Amino acid sequence: MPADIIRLDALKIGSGRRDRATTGGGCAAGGCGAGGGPADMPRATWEKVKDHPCFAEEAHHYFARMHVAVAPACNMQCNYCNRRFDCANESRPGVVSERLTPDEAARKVKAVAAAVPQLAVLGIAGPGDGAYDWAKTKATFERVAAELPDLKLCLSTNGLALPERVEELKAMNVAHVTVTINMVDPHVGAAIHPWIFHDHRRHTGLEAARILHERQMESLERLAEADILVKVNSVLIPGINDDHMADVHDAVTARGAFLHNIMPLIARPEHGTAFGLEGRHEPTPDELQEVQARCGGGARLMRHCRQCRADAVGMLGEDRNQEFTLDRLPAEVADDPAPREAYRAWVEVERADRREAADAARAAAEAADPARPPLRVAVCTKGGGRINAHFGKTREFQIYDVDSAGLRFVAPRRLETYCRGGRGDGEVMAEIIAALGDVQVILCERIGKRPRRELAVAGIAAIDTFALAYIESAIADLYACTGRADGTVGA
Ligand code: CLF
Ligand code: SF4
Repeated sequence: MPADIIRLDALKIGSGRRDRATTGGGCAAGGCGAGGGPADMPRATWEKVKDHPCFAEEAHHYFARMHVAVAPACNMQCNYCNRRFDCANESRPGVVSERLTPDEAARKVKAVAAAVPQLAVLGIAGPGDGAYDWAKTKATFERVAAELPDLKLCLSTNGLALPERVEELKAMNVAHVTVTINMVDPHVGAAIHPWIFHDHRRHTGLEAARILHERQMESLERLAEADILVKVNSVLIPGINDDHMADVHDAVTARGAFLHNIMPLIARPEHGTAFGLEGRHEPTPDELQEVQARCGGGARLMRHCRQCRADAVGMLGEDRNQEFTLDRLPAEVADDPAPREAYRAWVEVERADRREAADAARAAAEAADPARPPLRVAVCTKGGGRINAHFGKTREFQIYDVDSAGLRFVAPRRLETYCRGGRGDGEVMAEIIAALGDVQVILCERIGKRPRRELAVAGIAAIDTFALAYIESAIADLYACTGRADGTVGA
């Protein structure tokens, strides 16, 4: 197994209160402004999202999802997609998934469930469109619902074929659906989707975009009527829909979307997509945040999306799919739900403790002197909401902002690991420093002397004294104890 896989022991299961004391305890413990909790939504909604790593930001610290690529046919063309690769509506382009039959998919789900007690959700997210390639989608969901009824079922679709499937989805107890909606103005849509296949024929240009828009809006309305929780994914395409995204946000919010996930366009020439070949600009993190800031009024914004593969397995940001390729699956797998039940019981206790700490941290940050400069922090974590990863082995830094307005999760940043075969890689360090140029502090479980020195020279303080603490508590403690009027920090 690769070393970066999250195991239960890596989550440092134990008393959160004891571990929190390792923050030093002098400054108030802390909270997170990112994502909603049970206090922010009706109880029934919280029950639906609390174990779903995409629909609740908090849940992604604890729960895993997996995708099965069972529905490869698609009914439209998106200019950011090359269907030799996966469906870029939900998963990043440029990766090819292993296509499975519904029977193979059910066997794979059981094998993953046996090895990953954090598994909570089975998603179908391309390649192709699961609502259009319906027979395979339905067969897969039915098999998994019968054999592993505790898993949540999740569908991602472009929405074109969705309206007629909503009743069946509800009957199958599919409680989470994602619809990718990039426009609410067909003139914008025509620049993104050159053709669709609908009602037994192909439509192009403005007519195609108009039909797509009407079907997507109808999908949202029917899903809301069926009480199915909806996330809308929108691909942010500079020069095409960036100025239009706030209108998309308002329209999907008005139709009951619970969550809006604005995903940066991925457009590389080597992927062979229309946008990649024409050299369309990929949004920078700042550009994405600027658009998100203009969409603050309606549905919650998802900021922790990893644009994962259509055959992704594991916690968000993890790729364990190579452990579960068809050739590695046992012929028969018996499901034992007991480890998953035990894990979920532990999470209930742990997350309550963490939430208490997070609320205190938020209050502490908000009580800070408004003149205190804001702080941007990069966190090394393997999950569980704790600072529990070694700097050199961190593949994904979690970025947080803290100021007197509170404490907020900003985004994940994925990079190469600094440590390779026991040695630090200088080129990777240069990339890390460039990518974290706006960060003042890195919080990690451990870090070597050399990388600490190199980061310090670049103006980034690497701090490991908060090892194993809750992320929010540590950031609030740091902010309270080390913020200085000149904006510098230090351990
Ligand atoms: Fe998969 Fe999508 Fe369901 Fe999540 S992913 S079908 S809602 S279980 Fe999640 Fe991955 Fe982002 Fe998708 S991080 S790409 S939002
Ligand atoms: Fe590609 Fe998905 Fe768009 Fe179909 S819906 S063209 S598979 S991105």
